[in-house]
Amino acid sequence: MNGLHIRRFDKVLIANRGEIAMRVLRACHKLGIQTVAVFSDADRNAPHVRHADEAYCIGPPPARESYLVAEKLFEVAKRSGADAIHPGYGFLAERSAFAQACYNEELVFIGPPPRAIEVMGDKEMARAAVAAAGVQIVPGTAANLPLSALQEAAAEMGYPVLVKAVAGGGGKGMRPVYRSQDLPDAVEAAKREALAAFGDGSIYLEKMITAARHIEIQLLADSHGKVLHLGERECSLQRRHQKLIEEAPSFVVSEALRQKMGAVAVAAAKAVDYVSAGTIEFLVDRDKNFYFLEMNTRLQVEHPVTELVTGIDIVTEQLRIARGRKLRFAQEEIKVKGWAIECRINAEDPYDGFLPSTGMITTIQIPSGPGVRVDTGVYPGYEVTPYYDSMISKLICYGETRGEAVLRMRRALEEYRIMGVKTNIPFHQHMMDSHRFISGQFDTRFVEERFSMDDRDAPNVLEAAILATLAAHQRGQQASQIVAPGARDTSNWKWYSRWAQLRR
Ligand code: MV4
Repeated sequence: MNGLHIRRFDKVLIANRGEIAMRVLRACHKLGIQTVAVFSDADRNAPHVRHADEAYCIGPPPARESYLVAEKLFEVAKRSGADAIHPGYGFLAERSAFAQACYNEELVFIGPPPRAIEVMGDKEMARAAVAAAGVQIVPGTAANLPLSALQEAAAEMGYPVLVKAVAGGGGKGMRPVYRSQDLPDAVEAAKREALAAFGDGSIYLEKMITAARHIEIQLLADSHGKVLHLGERECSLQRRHQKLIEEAPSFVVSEALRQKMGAVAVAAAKAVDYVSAGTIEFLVDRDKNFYFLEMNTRLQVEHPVTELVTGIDIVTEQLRIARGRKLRFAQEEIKVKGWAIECRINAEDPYDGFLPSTGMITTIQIPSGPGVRVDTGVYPGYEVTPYYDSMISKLICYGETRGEAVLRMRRALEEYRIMGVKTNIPFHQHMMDSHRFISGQFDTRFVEERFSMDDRDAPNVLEAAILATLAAHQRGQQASQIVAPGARDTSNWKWYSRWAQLRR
């Protein structure tokens, strides 16, 4: 067997907390599946505890002593009669040993087979597997080469290069090298870091792709060999490898490119006999060349933007797939309609280097209305602590066009009130007021290198950018082509009156 039970189950243990535990609960309840929550001492009053059919305490606040302890979860499964486990994201979601342990315990793991997690979790194995399936990978070396071979390879690829940890992921254990004389130190430092972080000091080199966008393809794979793609998500707006804003579709992806990237992503998943929901990350350069980066073998934080533009409930599909059901639609039936943007609302201060802010949330007023979805696990009285990550909620806005999604996002951010901790809402408001965001002119360096909370774009520039975006979509153009010429020259804004007329 492949280490994965695929069969009917009636009671799901949700091995997670916060908004994602709520999200999984809702999908289970929709399908009439019983739910079991687990919680640490810090989460006694959390909504996932109240909304589940049963809930069990699994220990003190540190995840190491609660949410990460497989034996405690298995004990709760036994006591409650749960016959399946959904890991959410983070915690145990991408530990192949945990998926295998579920199998050994006769539990359905609602996720991919352990072997797929293992291969995709090792960069060298992942690159070899997908390359063999014809997927374009970033030029790079094998792992564990001697320094002399690395120096030779780097010279041949050309600088800059990236030293990457074989066991790393999501940017952890990655070091840029711009000059040959810096390579030896970078390699040594990366090895030390990787050993400390992952217990595996293996590293390799990749050519650095500069000024690229981070675009990922959402996949669903059933246990009958059918793999479908649900289009892309644009995830370039991040800071220190923490995504801040995601959207679907991407500004730079045409329908032709979407189908091309989708087909490549499907091939990558098939290369490891993937089952369940998963995501292939690509780097897309200015010439629209795209390169496989890694696969996330889990449900992702940003899955809602894809749900809104495809109309497909990804968590429901995960549950159906784990039950052995077939995907009910064909690739041609999956259409991307409209536009969705997600802002991650974090307890951190954008005016002070995104310093984490802890304390009690005294008041929270959540926006709603047309095209607004909020996924959250917090409540008045919730304590933001260093034990868990700082995301308070996800604010997701949908519109017929990107412009409409932006306008709804602005309105919703304005309605949002959170008191007791500092949040990054001002950052998002600032981004929704920046003509570079509105016109889609950004890549992975934007937040860290080009964005400042102190800059303000003139209101008429913004209005023009929004109108241009709306107009561009009506005409199938890229708004950046319209907004870019003289965008900052407000005195000579000859487009402005033309687009302003479109509004009437
Ligand atoms: C890269 C890259 C440029 N060239 N690899 C960061 C997260 C991890 N998934 C891989 N990452 C990158 N790999 C090559 N060969 C640039 C990044 C990168 C990045 C990728 C996606 C989103 C944000 C990023 C921010 C900095 C660097």
